[in-house]
Amino acid sequence: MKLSVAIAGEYALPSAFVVWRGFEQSIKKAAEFGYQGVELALKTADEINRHKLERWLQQSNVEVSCISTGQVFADLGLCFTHPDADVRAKVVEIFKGFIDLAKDFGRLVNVGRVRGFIPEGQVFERAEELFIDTARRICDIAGPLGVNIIIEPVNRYEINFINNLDQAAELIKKVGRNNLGLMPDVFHMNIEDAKIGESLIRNSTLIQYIHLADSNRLAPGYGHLDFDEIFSALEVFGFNGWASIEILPKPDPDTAARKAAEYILPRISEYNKKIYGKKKQ
Ligand code: LER
Ligand code: MN
Repeated sequence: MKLSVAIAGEYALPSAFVVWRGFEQSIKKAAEFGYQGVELALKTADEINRHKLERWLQQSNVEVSCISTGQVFADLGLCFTHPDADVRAKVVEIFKGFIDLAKDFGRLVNVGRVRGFIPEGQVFERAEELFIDTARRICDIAGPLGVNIIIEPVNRYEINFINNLDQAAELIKKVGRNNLGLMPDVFHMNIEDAKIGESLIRNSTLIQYIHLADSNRLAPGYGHLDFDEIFSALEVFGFNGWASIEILPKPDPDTAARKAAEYILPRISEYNKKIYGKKKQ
């Protein structure tokens, strides 16, 4: 398992849920604080220059762990379940850009709030139908390029569709594409999943990536989540993807990022010793 931190462009809204803003500086800081990767929270792929990105990553010896897409919903107001076909086509276009970037950087594109919601007056089945159709179109663009799409269940106070891991797993089955996986976020799981460890284990075959934050969305260690339970569950199925820190930048961005790394890196090191043996860490 490797540790990454979510970052965004300079002008990202607070709803981007990242600690640092400004790609170049954030990549440098991530390396300085001991992170091996950065998760790019983007609104569109052309927000970042891929040649510069390549250079910044090389200079800091950091990788892109994933491209996350919450701002397509929170800032642009677009989503998979939008009743207007033109809006859904626009979402597919934007995801085409993310996928093209991800084929060279991280090979994972997340679907968080951008999966959309069930509008008032609409039934679950209609939202599900629209979601499945958009998800298939996006998976079929990503598949041949070696990119996986990962669905992130999000708590009920942010969205009314796909709140827990079991619901996501059921929908993934209905979409029926093998490049569609699951991205748990333990902050949301603390609200929606009856038992975090058991839910991770039950859905383990689909899990490709994980977001870490504490119960109050601050750095792990500042709240009451049981990270021993979380790491023990990941150990049961030998999770070997990225864990990514997605937290509020409080009390300030540097302190939040430092505290998270100090709390999680030793756990990852212990975890890797158990999973891969003493040499690889
Ligand atoms: C994003 O990763 C997330 O966790 C959501 O709360 C917002 O999209
Ligand atoms: Mn998240």
